[in-house]
Amino acid sequence: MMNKEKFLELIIENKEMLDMEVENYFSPKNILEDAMVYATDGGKRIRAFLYIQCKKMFSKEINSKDYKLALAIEFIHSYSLVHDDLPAMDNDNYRRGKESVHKKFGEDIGILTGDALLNEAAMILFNLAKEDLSYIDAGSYILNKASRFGMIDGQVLDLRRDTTYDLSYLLDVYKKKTSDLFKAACLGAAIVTGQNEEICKKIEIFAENLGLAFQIQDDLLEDSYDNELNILNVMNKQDAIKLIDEVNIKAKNAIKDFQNNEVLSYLIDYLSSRSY
Ligand code: GRG
Repeated sequence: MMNKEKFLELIIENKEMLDMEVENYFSPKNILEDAMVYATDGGKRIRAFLYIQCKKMFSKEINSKDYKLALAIEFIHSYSLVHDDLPAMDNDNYRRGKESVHKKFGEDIGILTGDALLNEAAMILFNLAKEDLSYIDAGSYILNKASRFGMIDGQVLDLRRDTTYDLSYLLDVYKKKTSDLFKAACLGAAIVTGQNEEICKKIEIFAENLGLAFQIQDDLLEDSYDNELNILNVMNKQDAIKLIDEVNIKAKNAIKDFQNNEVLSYLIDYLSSRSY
């Protein structure tokens, strides 16, 4: 039986596995590779955790290919953070408790590091597909969710928003900017294991709502949110907490009929109670 202690052990184990996967992946020989290592170091590895745990839920079996796919998703995530921190976007000097990539290596290398990580993720996905045909559709789905139809569109809608916006606009942006990469991880596992349409739809609803709760919680953890897209610009903190509870219920309901859903259930509560 799963309990909170076992769940927390799984989170730590997943982070250690992914950190090791990243460490083994690179043997940096130039400034670009140094920056790629720096950019992919740290992070909670939540999206990797989601892929691995969904794959376990659907098939019980995890292999080295799964860690490669999880790594590709974390590379896409890291690239988005590197580019988001650039002066032309959010202009952040710090990320993951250290200087952001462009601050440490220069803006030119920052741009190229993001590009190279996205490229690397695509190479990993292609190589997996070459090895095992069941990874073809998953790779295509993951890249689509990161694309102009998903995460990048979310970033455009965030950058080009009006000074005032309503809840519906904010949630649309969050669904693309944050939930779509959560969908990439969860549906990636559903597709690799050949789940039917009904199950894919349910896990998609789970991922969408988990991403929303995660992003709203992220907003509540921000020190300042003036001129930012933040839930606290459209409602007060108490209502935002209520909204997190509501989307969490939707996420829980979506997976309630799945066997072995305990880890994902714990994850819902864990992500909304996090303090970093
Ligand atoms: C395509 C450039 C580009 C950006 C896409 C993802 C994104 C949009 C921007 C990054 C900034 C941001 C606040 C995104 C929302 C998602 C989010 C809360 C990211 C941080 O994720 P964590 O907390 O990060 O999982 P760690 O460091 O733990 O990996």
